[in-house]
Amino acid sequence: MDLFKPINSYYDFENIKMVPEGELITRNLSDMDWMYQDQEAVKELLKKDPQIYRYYNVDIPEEEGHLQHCISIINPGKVGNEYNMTKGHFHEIKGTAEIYYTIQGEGMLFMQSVTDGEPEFEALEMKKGSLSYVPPHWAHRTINTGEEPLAFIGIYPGEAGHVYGDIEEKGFMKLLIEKDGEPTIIDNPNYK
Ligand code: PAN
Ligand code: ZN
Repeated sequence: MDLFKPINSYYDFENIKMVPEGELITRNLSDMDWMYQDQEAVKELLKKDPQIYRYYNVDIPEEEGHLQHCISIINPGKVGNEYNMTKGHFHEIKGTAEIYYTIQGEGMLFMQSVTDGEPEFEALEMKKGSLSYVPPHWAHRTINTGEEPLAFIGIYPGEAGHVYGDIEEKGFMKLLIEKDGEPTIIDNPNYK
């Protein structure tokens, strides 16, 4: 048996990154431009194509028994009045859960499930110290509503895998926009 050796990773609060970096994945606006509601704002921002978020995956075998883990960082900012967010996904093995532990910043965790026909939606607050449980069968997306980066640790089963197609095509049922200076959840008029 190949014995996998214990390893440490660190969150570097000063430089807002994981050390060692592991696998770094960055998502700019152009990677998800159609997901935002205000396409005029998108067009304008695309001239600079800002980075919306990045995540650092610790290199762990994608196998049952292991626990994948990563640190995600969503930059503060908005596209029109909609806050910066991740693309969001289901796990490929839908019956796998995930834990998010927020280490910096504030935001929201959106979840939706269509397991029994009726679409269901839930949202949880994220702030430094919040420990959020994403149960099996819930798609999940995170959103930065604050002025500083939103950073959180995600831990999930090794075999979980990721599926983006569903959310890419249908979107999330709800959007998080700034209204009268406050984060406000509204229906997504483009949800299919
Ligand atoms: C997280 C996410 C990460 C980036 O590690 O993968 O925050 O979001 P997207 O994958 O939606 O681009 C996780 O939930 N992993 O399972
Ligand atoms: Zn996940």
